[in-house]
Amino acid sequence: MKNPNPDLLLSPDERAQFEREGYFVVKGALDRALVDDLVPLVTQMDAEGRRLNGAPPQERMNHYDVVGKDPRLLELLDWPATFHKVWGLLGWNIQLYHSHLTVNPCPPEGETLDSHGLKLGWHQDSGQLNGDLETSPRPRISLKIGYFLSDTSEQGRGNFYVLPGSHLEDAFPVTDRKSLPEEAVPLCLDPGDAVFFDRRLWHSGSANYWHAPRLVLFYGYSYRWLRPRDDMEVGHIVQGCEPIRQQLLGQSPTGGRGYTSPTDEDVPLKTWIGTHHPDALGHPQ
Ligand SMILES: O=C(O)CCC(=O)C(=O)O
Repeated sequence: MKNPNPDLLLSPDERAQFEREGYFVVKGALDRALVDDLVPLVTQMDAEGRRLNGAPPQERMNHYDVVGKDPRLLELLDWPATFHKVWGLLGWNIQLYHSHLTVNPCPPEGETLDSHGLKLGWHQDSGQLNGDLETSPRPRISLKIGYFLSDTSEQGRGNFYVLPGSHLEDAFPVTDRKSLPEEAVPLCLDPGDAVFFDRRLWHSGSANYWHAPRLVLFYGYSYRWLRPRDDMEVGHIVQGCEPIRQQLLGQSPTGGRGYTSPTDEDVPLKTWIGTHHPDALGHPQ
């Protein structure tokens, strides 16, 4: 991994917004040529996934564990415009724990935002973890990046909704998780923009009423001691990857113990950060 242009590191403003509001946006994280390359790829993946699952063409669909499905999707694992901000927030003991493509197809004929509404579903990420942890607020543990490949620059296009600052709230502020709280914000993003969000942030997808499918790739990073949320079918690529990618894909050269008490061999990202950005290494354990 190359040492990046300093502009690509986590900025103080991004850190402050992430701490305060639980999210921030990186404009133009993917350039237009890459977006244009990824759109046909994910469109094809979606068609194939629907065919295999017998899913209707107009249903919102998640396709999980995408990172090993194409070399272009592997490239996003340590994408320079975003990855340096991931370790800036979480440190070196990290892995990819989850990746998915989410597709909100074009609406059925005659369905509009006015007639059918936003179809919100507010949640925090990570399921049972939220029930098992007893502290308040619960710990961060992971974050996700959403790479927007389609245009959601106006409302009604399958915008990602967030409740700023709610990452420090264990409970959703209103009883109905399908309702629209006053403080909710729809993110209006261009193709190539990326949103970073804390897994605790109350967030929701929404219905798409635009003439093009809404396409987003989500990459979730966590500490290495968390079990991955995906099957992580990456055995066919992992040996060909350089050591930091191997770490991110879940390798632990010293075995099970290396996930909870990592040696330098288990976490080459630590050595890389120590060499290039020693101030970011954090406290020794
Ligand atoms: O599709 C969306 O906009 C929301 C995705 C989401 O809620 C998630 O990845 O946890």
